[in-house]
Formats: sequence, C-alpha cells, structure tokens
Amino acid sequence: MLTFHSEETKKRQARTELYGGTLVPPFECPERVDIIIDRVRQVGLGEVRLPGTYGLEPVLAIHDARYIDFLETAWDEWVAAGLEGEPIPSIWPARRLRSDVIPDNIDGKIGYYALAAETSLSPGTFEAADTSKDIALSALDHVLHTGEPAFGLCRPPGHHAAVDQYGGYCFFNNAAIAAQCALNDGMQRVAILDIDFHHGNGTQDIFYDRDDVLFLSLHGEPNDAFPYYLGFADETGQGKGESFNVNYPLPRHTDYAAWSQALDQAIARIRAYRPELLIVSLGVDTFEKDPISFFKLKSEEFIDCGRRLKQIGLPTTFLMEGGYAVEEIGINTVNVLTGFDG
Ligand code: Q9C
Ligand code: ZN
Repeated sequence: MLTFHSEETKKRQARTELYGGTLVPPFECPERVDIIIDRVRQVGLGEVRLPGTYGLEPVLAIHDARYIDFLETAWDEWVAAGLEGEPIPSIWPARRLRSDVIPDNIDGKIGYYALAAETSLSPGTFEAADTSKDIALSALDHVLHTGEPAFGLCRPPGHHAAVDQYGGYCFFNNAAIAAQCALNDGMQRVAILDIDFHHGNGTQDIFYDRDDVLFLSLHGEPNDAFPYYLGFADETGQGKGESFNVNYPLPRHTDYAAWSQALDQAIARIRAYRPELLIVSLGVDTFEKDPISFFKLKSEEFIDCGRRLKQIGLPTTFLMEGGYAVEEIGINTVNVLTGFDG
C-alpha cells in the first residue's frame, strides 16, 4: 500500500498541553510521524510519496472561512497582544453567555473557536494542518484513480475539528474534507469509519443531517472519555441524515473481543449502505498502553482489525488520527495496514 507523508507536518511543534492542571509536552508530538514512517519503511509496506498541493478550496467546502482565517492569523495576533505563553483559551461562549458574537480581542476569539483547552496554538500549526489535509487528499486521489488502498500519514489529526472549532489536537477535519472531495468527484455514497479511541465529534457534526456520508465511530463512552459531550448511541442523525450516523460507545477496559464485535456490527452497517468508498479514521489510541485512553487492544490484534476491514471489499483510504504510545505507534498503525494488505 502507498503511503503519503511530508516533513512539513512537523511544523507544528507546540510546547504545551494543558493536562491535569499542568502544562506538559503535547502527547500529539512530531515524533509520532517519524516513528510511523520508520515502521512503514522497515516492513516494506510500499512506496512513500510526497503529497500534492490542493490549496484552501477543499477546506472551505467543510470549514467556515472566518475560522480558517483565524487559524492562519491567531499566533501573530497573540504575539502582537504581548501575550507570552502559547494560546490557550480561558473563556468560552458557555451556557448563559452569547454564542452569536465573535470578539475582536484575540483572548476572546480563541475561546470562540476552541472546543477544548488542551490544544495550544503555535507558529506553524496552520501550515502543518494545511499539509495534513494535502496528505489526506493525495491519498484519496490515489484511491480514486487506481482503486488501490492508500495511507495518508496525516498530522495534526482531524476528527475532532468541526465546521468552526478546533480542539482535541485537530484543526482541519481531514476525513471530512476527503469525503466531500470524493462526493464532488461524482461519488454518491461515502462511508467514514472512525476507529480512533475518541469519538469523532467533528466528523459526526459535519455530516449529521446528510445521507451521502455514513459516519460510524467506535470509542470510549462519552460519560467517561473525551470529548464527553457527544458520541452517545442515541445520536443517529437528523432529517435526511436520520440513521446515517452510528455510534458504538464502549466502556473502560474494553478488550479486542468486545471491540471487534462492535467493529463487525459497524462493518455490517457499512455493507448495507453500499458505499463506493471507505475512509478509515485510523487512530491507534485503543492500544492497551496508550497513556490517555482506556481500551486494551494488543499490538497483534491490530493486524486482525486490518484483515476485517479488507473483507468489506471497498476502495479504502486510511487517514491517521490519534495514538500516543509513541514507542509502539509505528508497529500498531502499520499492523492495521499490513493486515489489510494481507
Ligand atoms: N485525560 C485524538 O486522539 N485530552 N485526540 C484527553 C485525557 C484530549 C485526542 C485528556 C484528547 C484528544 C485525535
Ligand atoms: Zn484519539
């Protein structure tokens, strides 16, 4: 399988993540891509290519124009305001406040566009996110032109990013951008299967009222896991989108036996939908040793996951999402892909 990768994704080098009340080095770090690409080469997964450039038009098809502009200018505005740490929101349009006003002040604006506080902004974040979506679209293009699978080694990840919100380490929703491009290219139905440990709240929200994208997510139950406020089983879509959103929230300590049962249910639902393309939001933070998650998947079990995905028999684009057990992230990610390749 072909991999798309770029060193430009490492332009995001945030120094801080707000975690447990202290600022720590971010779990979502540039070393993640080095370790994954090393493993891709080590096992000979296939050719590694640089992405093409697609500009902002495909981003504008998903995200709000002022949100994109905010991401491009936020760091400079923060510095110009004389603020010294990394941009972290400290006030939101929470309940009982107005959510229809966008402050001019950078401190207020960050709260408007952030859905969580762990994701510090930094110089280079916009460029990295822009490259991340180029990687996703390059992988998609390869799948569309050849029918062969491809792996987009996206970083930063995308599935928490909503129309006009960043957070959970995500800025542009790579999977949503790719799905929309496939539809614009003439496809009628695209399925997005999100197997990252966390619920793909951004992707769900973007397609919630649509029937041309089936979104399915296996994740830690939101009562107990980030992003807490979305991802429950009763969220099934609305209007035309009713029944085209499927959540599989799973409890603490879920092992591969239970997780793969949910996966099989998701696969059955995908087959019934008869999509022309499958996009896999591939997070490996389901791993037993992931530092911020609570499932119990073992390294070898990711191979079986890849095999099951292959059985669906669809043109498939894998896009990297999370996974923070950095030492094993290469093994686990590439295990899914080699399992798929058979
Ligand atoms: N105590 C992705 O995997 N913070 N994002 C979790 C846990 C945010 C994860 C805190 C996790 C975001 C793409
Ligand atoms: Zn995750």
